[in-house]
Amino acid sequence: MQATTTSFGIEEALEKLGIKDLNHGTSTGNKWFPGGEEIASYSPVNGELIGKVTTTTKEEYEQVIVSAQKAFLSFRAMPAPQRGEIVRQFGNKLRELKQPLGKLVSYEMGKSLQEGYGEVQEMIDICDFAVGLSRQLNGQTIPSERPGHVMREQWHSLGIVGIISAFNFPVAVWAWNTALAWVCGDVCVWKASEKAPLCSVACQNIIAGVLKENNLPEGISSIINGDYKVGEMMTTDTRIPLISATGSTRMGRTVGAKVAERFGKSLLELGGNNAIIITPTADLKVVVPGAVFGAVGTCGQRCTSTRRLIIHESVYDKVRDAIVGAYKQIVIGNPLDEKNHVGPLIDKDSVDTYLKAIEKAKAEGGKVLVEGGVLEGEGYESGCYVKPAIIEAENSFEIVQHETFAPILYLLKYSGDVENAIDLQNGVAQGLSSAIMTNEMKEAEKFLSFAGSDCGIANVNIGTSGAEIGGAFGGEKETGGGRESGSDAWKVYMRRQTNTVNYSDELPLAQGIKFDL
Ligand code: UN1
Repeated sequence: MQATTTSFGIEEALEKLGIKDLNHGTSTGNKWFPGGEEIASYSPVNGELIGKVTTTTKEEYEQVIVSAQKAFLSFRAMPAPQRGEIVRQFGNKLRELKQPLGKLVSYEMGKSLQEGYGEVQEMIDICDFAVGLSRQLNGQTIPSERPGHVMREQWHSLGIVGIISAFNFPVAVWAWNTALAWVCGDVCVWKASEKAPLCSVACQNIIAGVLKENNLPEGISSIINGDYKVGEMMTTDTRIPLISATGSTRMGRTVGAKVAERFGKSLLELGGNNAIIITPTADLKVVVPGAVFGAVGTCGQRCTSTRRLIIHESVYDKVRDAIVGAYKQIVIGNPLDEKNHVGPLIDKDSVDTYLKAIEKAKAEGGKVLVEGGVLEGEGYESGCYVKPAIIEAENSFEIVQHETFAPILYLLKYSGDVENAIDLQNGVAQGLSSAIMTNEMKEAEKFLSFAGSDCGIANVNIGTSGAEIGGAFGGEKETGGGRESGSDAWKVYMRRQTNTVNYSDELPLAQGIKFDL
């Protein structure tokens, strides 16, 4: 396997990104802290050790936060377009390093190289967006009911933004948060997933270079590493006004409660249980790639992955056969080899969860249409490669109601009107992404109406995954309600202030209240 990794340029990528055998996992920018225990990062691609990262001690955490607090005071005073200039330079560095960083993402996380590059592209895109935004952090003027008065709304920097990210988008989700937070004048402390810690070191190296070139202080961008206990240091810390956390619903429940207890703000981007409704007029040319990419892309480990297809009974057999047929074309293997569509799951625990979910679906009465299973033999030595499975199921199955972070696609049948399909689509606890495939304008509009999809993302004639950065990203219900990335998601990174200014010589009170002295 060593030969394979070398031939895909991993060694060179690691060198370009400044990743060593042993890396310090705590940094305030250009300053790195020795840390405590080590986390070993093994590649799910071939099971090899990529490198180690030290975890953040309590004392180091304190130093990081003090440094961030200090940096905030000067960073918030810098004009926003100048902060935008820093983000522009960061985006340019990402352009230069797209190949090695994309490779590291693919090698440490296991997604296909195309998707690894795509993830870095998402970082570049959000930087571009944030640069423009740095001149548009606009408030508004509001008419006052009182003569000689004016009301305004301003947006001020918030402070330290704590970012907790998941393994599946080990670099892009950090960038969605940081690019916006930085132009808003905030400073960021990032705790990456223990399953992809090297990605955090690589990103920190890149931004640290930019900060140094601009003579900016320590503390604008910090990383910390470790398990949930390190995350807890942030969630319980009143010095951090906003925690942005991406991960499972279970994690979000704990984080949300901890942050709320201290009246902090949280931005939660949690699990999805995303469905595509396939109506009688759906175009198979669009349905098949949309559904298959949605279900098997990133080996089913996106929060936007397609987990359920809700197919009208009149086209059920045709659609089922087309999707099952397409699954035969899927090539599973080393994700760094661009001929492969699907790489491994993140680790063996994940493989276990996948296998148990299939068993559970069968036990509940599901009919397996495409068998799953773990791949063995040459190229599959890591034990993390699995076959994408398709199971005919009912929406009421307990397992269908749960998000399993693996390539298992459930086929569900509906009859009658599109409303019935929408009921099934909405009939889960999660509310991230959804889609309808139809050429009927009325069906599409019903799906998008107030009585339609209850998700944060609702698409027509595209799949559930692969959102662009320009829109706000996130979802309702157990998905947590947060919105990151585009549109006006920047507002959560700022503090809103309402101002009323009296430029008259009188003091009339609002609501017509008389108070004569
Ligand atoms: C995630 O899985 O946490 O929409 C993020 C998508 C990607 C982002 C997914 N742009 O699929």
